[in-house]
Amino acid sequence: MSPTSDSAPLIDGLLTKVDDNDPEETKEWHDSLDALIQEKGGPRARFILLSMLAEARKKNVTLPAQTTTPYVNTINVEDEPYFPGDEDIERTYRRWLRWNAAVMVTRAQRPGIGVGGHISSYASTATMYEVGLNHFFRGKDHPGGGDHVFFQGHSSPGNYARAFIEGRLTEDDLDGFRQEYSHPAATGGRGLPSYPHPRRMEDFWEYPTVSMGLGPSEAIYQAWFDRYLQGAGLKDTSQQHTWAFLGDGEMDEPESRGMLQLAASQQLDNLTFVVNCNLQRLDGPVRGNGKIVQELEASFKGAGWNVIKVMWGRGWDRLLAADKDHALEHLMMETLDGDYQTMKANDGAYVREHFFNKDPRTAALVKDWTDEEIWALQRGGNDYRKMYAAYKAAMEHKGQPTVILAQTVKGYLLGSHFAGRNGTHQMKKLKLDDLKGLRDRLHIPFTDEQLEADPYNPPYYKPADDDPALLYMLERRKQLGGFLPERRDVGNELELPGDKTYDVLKGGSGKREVASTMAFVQLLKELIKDKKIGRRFVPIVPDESRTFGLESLFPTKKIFNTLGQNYTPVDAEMMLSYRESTSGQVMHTGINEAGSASAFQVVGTSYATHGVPMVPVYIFYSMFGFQRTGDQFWAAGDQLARGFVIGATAGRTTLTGEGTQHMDGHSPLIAWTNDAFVSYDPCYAYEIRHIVRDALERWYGPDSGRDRNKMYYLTVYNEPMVQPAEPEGVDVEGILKGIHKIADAPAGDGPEVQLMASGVGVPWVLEAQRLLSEEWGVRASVWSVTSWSELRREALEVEQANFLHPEENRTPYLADKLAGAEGPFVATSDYDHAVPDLIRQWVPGDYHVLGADGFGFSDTRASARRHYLIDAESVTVKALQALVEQGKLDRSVLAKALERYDLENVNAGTSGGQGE
Ligand SMILES: Cc1ncc(C[n+]2csc(CCOP(=O)(O)OP(=O)(O)O)c2C)c(N)n1
Ligand SMILES: [Mg+2]
Repeated sequence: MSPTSDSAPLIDGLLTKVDDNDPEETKEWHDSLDALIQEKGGPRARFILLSMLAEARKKNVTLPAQTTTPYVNTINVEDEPYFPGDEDIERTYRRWLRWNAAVMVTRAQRPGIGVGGHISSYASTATMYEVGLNHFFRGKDHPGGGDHVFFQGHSSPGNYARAFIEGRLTEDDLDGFRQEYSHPAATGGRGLPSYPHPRRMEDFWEYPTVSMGLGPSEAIYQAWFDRYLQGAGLKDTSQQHTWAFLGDGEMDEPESRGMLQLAASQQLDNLTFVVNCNLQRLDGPVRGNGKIVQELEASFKGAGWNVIKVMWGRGWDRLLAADKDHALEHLMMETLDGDYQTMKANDGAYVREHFFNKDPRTAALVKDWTDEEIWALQRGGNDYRKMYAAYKAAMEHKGQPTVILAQTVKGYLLGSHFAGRNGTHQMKKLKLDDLKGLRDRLHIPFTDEQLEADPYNPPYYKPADDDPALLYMLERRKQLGGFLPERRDVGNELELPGDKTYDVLKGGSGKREVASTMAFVQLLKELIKDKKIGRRFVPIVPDESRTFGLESLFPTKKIFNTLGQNYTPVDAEMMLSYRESTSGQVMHTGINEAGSASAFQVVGTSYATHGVPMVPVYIFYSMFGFQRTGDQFWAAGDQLARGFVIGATAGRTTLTGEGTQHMDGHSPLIAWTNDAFVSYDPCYAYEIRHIVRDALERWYGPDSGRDRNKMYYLTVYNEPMVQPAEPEGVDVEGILKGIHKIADAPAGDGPEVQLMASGVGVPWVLEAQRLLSEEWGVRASVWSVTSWSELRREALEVEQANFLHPEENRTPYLADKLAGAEGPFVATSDYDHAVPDLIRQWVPGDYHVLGADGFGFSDTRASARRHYLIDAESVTVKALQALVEQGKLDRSVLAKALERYDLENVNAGTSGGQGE
């Protein structure tokens, strides 16, 4: 063995290299191996070696973990458990579901509708869903609490078909598939969303899974969070299990595999992934030239998971038992996925010819079999009992999460136009012949005439109310705690703290300079101290606690870890020691924004999934927020999450010296595109105070009629500034709606201008106000715009209302607010022009916007702000220009101003303190 070939991972800490102290003996072993290969062939040698390894392990000769095992079922036939159900009855109604799912999608293609859908994915996964739904998955009424089941997004027709048989949906509802608005209006039924979208079907779907990769990562965090709740003493989740159904193609997504190690290191045995290895994705084979199951096995094992492979149905058992020299096992291993797919798109004769006949020994195994018998051999994931055995083993496994890799056929039972075809994913309807074939295979009691009557609308199958199979099916769900999927909107109220808690941000910072990030963190700490709801806050940090001043939570509130802390932290003697605990409050995800966003989603939906309202506070570098994990935030919006998303170190010029990858000048724009976000760019601590209180009241206070299901995005900065005390009678409504006046124009008779800014830009316009007054005799009023986007949203709503009800002729809040203000208006911020431009059409007068567009760079704050022309002097000159354009000032002031402020000189900027 060459020294470099011994590269097995050292997962369980075992030594993989040992010096050879008896080379002669080693050679003898090698020679006997050669002899074995020569005499009995490779497969036999392989078998002997594997069984030797197994023997060695049994005898405590520890060896590194093997990352792959043969291409056969992990669970031996003799180890399969007793199956407690009635397989025939369960097959009977599984057939109804298969039929109705395919019919629903076909009918959605009827003339005039043609909205599409997927047929083949549910066909390949139906068995796997049904084993779970009949024997494992617990509903919300189960005394142990419900399970969290992540159904595969585009297999939704199967869930709808089941709900129809269960009596939860009507035939008319099914006909509303993918016609969410048009169908109810037309028929009084219910339009069904294409995929699992809780926001679109609040009482049904729980987990939005259709954006591939997000489901697996969320599922891992769900299982972890269940342990968190247990550790916090907030809920007994010990009986709850998380199941995630994933596609083998989906496992290519980095998010699908990128969090596996967390599940293993945190020993999440409350988590099972079921990967449907139908060997196909949308366009074609997942690994035509390889073996996806083997690849995933190695990947999951390498990450520390328990792996159960369900490769072959029961028909293969006797062939494998007769496979004395392992020729069949060898052939199974050697056959490529692309060939397996092709076989299932053909017939028994093809399988005999291109599979069994490859080796005389395997050909002999089936020589007495008919082609039909060969064709009837199933893949493991399509075999009910094999899947039952796998689920049971997964539930019994302790100390590790489990993945079940189940081999199936895409388009299973749908006939030769569907099964295994490359185009099968996209096929949206069954033609008459396909329908007849499916009816026969599924034994659905429809005549040819019934199917021919209207081929665009083949009939749904609905059993009689007292059909024994139906009663059995309903009883199973009753025993398991109710139907699934189901979402309940339950934990909507918390006893919120009184004013005092928020007062920390009321009095200002005196002479001290405090950045808005620190102000926010100060309030968060107060909230965490609150006796009633303190434990509901979950700070989530991707390794930036120290950056944002959260490290003081380490010793007191601790970092959550299911293993606790089994080492002595290096700073054990210090006040701010790094402390981990099974009851820790902080969720630390490592350097993992994608994981943090998943954690946020899970915590922010706990009110519904657990009935336990929790408040996630996810703090991150704003640049690594929306643009990096925007899709997860979208999924969180879909799942009706609530919580704080804090884009700290925001601004294109504020994070001094950090450069383009860190300088965020656009996250409010991306946040704006997600309708589930209310986004604020506050400047002062006292503004933050009102925003945070308002959010908490909206989510968990008494019902105010407002939509509770909003997330709050706050951009906060790291630039220290003196925080003014909250003015008496401050305009709270203005702060919350997006704009309030913070300084009146000085008295006098000079021309007037309105200056607007948000966030860190507010001090620049206050300085501009001074310059304009003292140096140019111009009187400026100053507005703090806490939310450009909320102002826009409200204005658009008003416009929409006026569109349909012109007689009402309402005025947007912004236009009302600025009605008496004498323009022109000049706005600045530490963001792209497009941010203040969000409100352009409702500003009642000439509106001039400054902005920091494009890539950031490393420099001092003052120079960067001058470069972008967004600083105090730039605002001043812009205001003068605006007044010149209106004829209120003489044009000669412009040359003077440009020269006085040396506007093109980046070294002449003064807006911004030294780096912090
Ligand atoms: C992020 C993302 N990219 C692409 C898609 C489009 N898409 C939907 S299903 C699918 C193929 C899925 O294949 P697989 O995961 O193997 O599932 P199967 O249908 O085979 O069970 C693709 C590419 C998506 N839904 N999400
Ligand atoms: Mg697939």
